[in-house]
Amino acid sequence: MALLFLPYRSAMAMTLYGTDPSFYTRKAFLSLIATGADFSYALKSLANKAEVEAAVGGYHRFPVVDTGDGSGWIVDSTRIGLALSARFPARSLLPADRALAILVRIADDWFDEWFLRAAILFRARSAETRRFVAEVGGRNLLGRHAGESLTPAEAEQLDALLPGIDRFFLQSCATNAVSGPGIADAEQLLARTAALLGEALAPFLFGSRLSLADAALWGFLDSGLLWEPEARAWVEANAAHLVGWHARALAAAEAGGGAWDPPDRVAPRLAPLLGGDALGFAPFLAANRAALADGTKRLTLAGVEVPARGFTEKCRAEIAAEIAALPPADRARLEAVAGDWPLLQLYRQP
Ligand SMILES: N[C@@H](CCC(=O)N[C@@H](CS)C(=O)NCC(=O)O)C(=O)O
Repeated sequence: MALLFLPYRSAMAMTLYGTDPSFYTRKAFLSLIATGADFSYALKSLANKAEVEAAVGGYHRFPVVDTGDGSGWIVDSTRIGLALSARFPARSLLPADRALAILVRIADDWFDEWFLRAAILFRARSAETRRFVAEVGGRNLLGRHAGESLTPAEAEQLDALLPGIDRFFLQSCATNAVSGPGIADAEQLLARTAALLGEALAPFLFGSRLSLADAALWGFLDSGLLWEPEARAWVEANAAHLVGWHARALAAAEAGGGAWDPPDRVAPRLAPLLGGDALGFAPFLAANRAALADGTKRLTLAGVEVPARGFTEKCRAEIAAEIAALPPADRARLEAVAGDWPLLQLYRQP
């Protein structure tokens, strides 16, 4: 009798579409592992781009997840993490304690919308790093990973793609004020965050349980700061604790479990990062909101004029709505531990 080989994935498995150099794809990847989802990873390439984008209403960014069970697609790494957490509550990346969950949402937003500037620093500063990243990004567009051999025609296509990818990276660095005088500012953000994380990770941001914010940090390390050779050399020399943390976070995601620290333990530990001016994020959020409200839609960040970010404001407003919906007792507990953070005051505004 012939043996039946059952596929590892069930027919209902999810598919994560993204690319290898994409921080947010890696954040979604870790979120899928941590929540115990049955999934596979597929490159979003030139060959499937039209089909994937048609499935998500024209959304051109990645990551996106096909849930595989007919319940639809999920776009955006934060949405993906939240949807997975709702689907797999026993392995949720968000605590059931609603006050604590707000702190997770704020920390996640801080990494996604602010620490991004530190993560792209080496791409902004070095043509060699851009080349390294663009080479993999270009291969991914052709449906190939690093190290896979290319046909002569594909090698030619890759060469043709590289200058456009390089321009794209430089443009996104400029949009995030990681250009000109903004480079020194991003260097400081990286150095200060790396030093503060030495104290803030215990072993993860919210205790021994992985949160959505940890997944965000992991993504920035996995496809950026620990992957790009120049960035990795900096981390090894200046923030070696992050190398071990990255491996421990993956192991914890695979194992599941862990416990959340209570808000009154978490908030003082994260205050050096998220309290005060939140390493510049608090004044930026305020200026960004104002620039969108008064219609100028431009602001100066670290000496660089940048377009205001509608998406960042949308995320802020979403968290504001979640705070407004808190039952009074949870709201009081949130205020008791983080009421004096300027960042929380900003997230409270409708
Ligand atoms: N907020 C989104 C950001 C997604 C995003 O910016 N993805 C980048 C790659 S890391 C992208 O799609 N870039 C291609 C483009 O903008 O066309 C998320 O968290 O998923």
